[in-house]
Amino acid sequence: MLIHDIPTAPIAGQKAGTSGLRRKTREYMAPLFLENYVQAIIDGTGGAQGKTYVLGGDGRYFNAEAIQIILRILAGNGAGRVIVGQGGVLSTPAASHLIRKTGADGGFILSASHNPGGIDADFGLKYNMANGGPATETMTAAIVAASEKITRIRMADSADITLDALGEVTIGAIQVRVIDPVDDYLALMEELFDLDAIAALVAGGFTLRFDAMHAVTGPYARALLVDRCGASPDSVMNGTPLPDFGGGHPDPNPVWAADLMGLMMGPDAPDFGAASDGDGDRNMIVGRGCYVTPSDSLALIADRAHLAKGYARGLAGVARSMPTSAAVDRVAAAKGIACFETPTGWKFFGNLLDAGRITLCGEESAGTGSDHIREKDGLWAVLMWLNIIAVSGQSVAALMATHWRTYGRNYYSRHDYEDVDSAVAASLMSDLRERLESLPGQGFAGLTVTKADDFAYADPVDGSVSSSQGLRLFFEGGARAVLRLSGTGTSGATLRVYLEQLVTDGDLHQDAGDVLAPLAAAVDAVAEIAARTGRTAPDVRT
Ligand code: G16
Repeated sequence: MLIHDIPTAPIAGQKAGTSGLRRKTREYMAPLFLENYVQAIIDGTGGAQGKTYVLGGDGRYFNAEAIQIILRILAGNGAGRVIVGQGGVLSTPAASHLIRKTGADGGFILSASHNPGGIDADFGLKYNMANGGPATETMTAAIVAASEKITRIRMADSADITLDALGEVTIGAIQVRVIDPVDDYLALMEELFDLDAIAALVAGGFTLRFDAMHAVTGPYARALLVDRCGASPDSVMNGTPLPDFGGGHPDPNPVWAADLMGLMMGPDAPDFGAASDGDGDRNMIVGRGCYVTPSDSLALIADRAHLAKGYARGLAGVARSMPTSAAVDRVAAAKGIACFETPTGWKFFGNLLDAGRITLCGEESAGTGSDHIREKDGLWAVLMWLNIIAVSGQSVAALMATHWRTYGRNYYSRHDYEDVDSAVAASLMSDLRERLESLPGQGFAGLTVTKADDFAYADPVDGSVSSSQGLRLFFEGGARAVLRLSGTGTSGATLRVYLEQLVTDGDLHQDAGDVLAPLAAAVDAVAEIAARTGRTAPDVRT
C-alpha cells in the first residue's frame, strides 16, 4: 500500500472548544481542513504507530466521508487497529465505553452534538483519550501546538472500505473491525440497571415516550426500551437517524423537543417522557405535567442512585459544573459525601472519575453520567430514572415533590442570547469582569450583590488551573447568576445567563420564570445585556 506525504500548512483556529472542534460543515469539507486536524491530533498525541483507535460518529451529514478520510490517515500513520461502528455510527457514550472496554489508545468521535446537521449546518470532531473521556486541557494544548506547525499529512492511497457488514477488513497493515454499535452498550446497561424491574413496570401499564430526535439514539432506544423492556414500538418517536436530523435541532430541551413537551403537559400524557441529542450524550427528563431541570435530575439521581444495582454500594462523591444549580450540593451535604464544582465541559470530570473521588456528575446543559464511562450518557439517565421509578413506585412529579420538601428547591433557568456579535459579547464580558470587585454592596433592580468573582478551578488531582471560566454574581437572599460565553457555537457568540434562586420553605411549586424574574432583571441591569446587544429577551430559555 502506497503512503503519501501530502504537503500542507497550518489552518488558523484549529483549537477545540468546550467539546471538540465544531465548525460549519462546509468548512470541514474544505480542502485539507479535516485532514490537517486529524494529523495534528496524531502528531500532538505522540503518533499513531501500532495504536488502537475507536472511530464513529452520530451519522450526521459528512459522517461517512469523514470516516473514510480518517481511516486513510490512520493507515498512513501506521495505526495497528481501528474499531468502527457499523455504518460509521457510534453514539458518544457507546464510543467512550468501547475505548475503555477494548483498551484502545484513543477515539475519534464525529459529532457536533446538539447542533443541527446538514451541509449548511454543523460538523465536529472530538478526540477522546484512553480513559474514554475527552482530551484534557493539556492534551488539547499539545494538539493545538501540532496544528500550528503542521507541514504534511501522511495518507494511505487506499480505496473506501465498506462499513455496512460486521467483521474484519484490512487496509495495508491496519486491521479494521466493524462492530455492532449497540451490543456492547446494551450489555453495560444490563450490568448497571435492573432492566427486569423496568420491564415489569412497563408490563404493569406504565407508559413512556422517548424522543430520539432523528439522531443517533433511535436504534439504542429501540433495543433497550422496546426490545428489552417491552415498551410499545411507538414509545420511541423520531427513531430513524437522519443526516440532517429531519431538519430539526437535536437538542433535548423544552424548546427543541416541543412536541414531546406538548404531549407531556397535555391530557393524554404518558407516565414518563425523555429525549436525547444528536450524539446521545444529553438527556431531558419529563414526567406527566412535570419538567425536571437537568440540575434537579442530577440531585434526584444522587439521592436515589443506590436503588439501581450498579450503585447499590453508594456514591464516592459527586461533581457538577459551576453553572449547574447547587441542588446536588445539598444532597451531598446530607449524605456526607464530597461535592466538586468544576468548569463547564465534561473533560473536567475525567480526573475525578479516574481517581475514584466521584461516582456521579452532571451539568445544567442536559448532561448526567457516572463512572461507568467518561462521557455523559443520555440513555443511562433515562434508565436510571426508570429504575428509580420502578423500585420506589413513585411518579416523576411525586419524586420531585418529595425531593424539594426534603432539600428545598433551587429554582433554575438558563437564558441564551444566540448569534450575538462576537465583539459586543466579548466587551460585555470584559467590562463586567473589570467591575466585579466594585459590585458587592451595590443594588441592581432592587437586588443587592453580596459577592462577585471570575470562576477559576484548580484540579484537585493534577493541580492544573483553569481560569476565566465564568462570571459569578451572588445576591442577598440566596440568588446566584452566572454569565459566560458558550464554547460550542459556530456562528457569532452565544451569551449564556444562568439564574438560580434557592427556596427552602413555603410554596415549592411556583413557576420558575416568576421566581427568577427579579434576578433576571437585576442581571440585565448589572451587565447591560439589552442595552449592549439590543436583545430584550433571550432566544432560548431552558
Ligand atoms: C458540550 C460539553 C458540555 C457542556 C456543553 C455546553 O456538550 O460536553 O460539557 O456543558 O457543551 O457548553 P457551552 O456552554 O460551552 O456551549 P455537548 O453535548 O454539546 O457535547
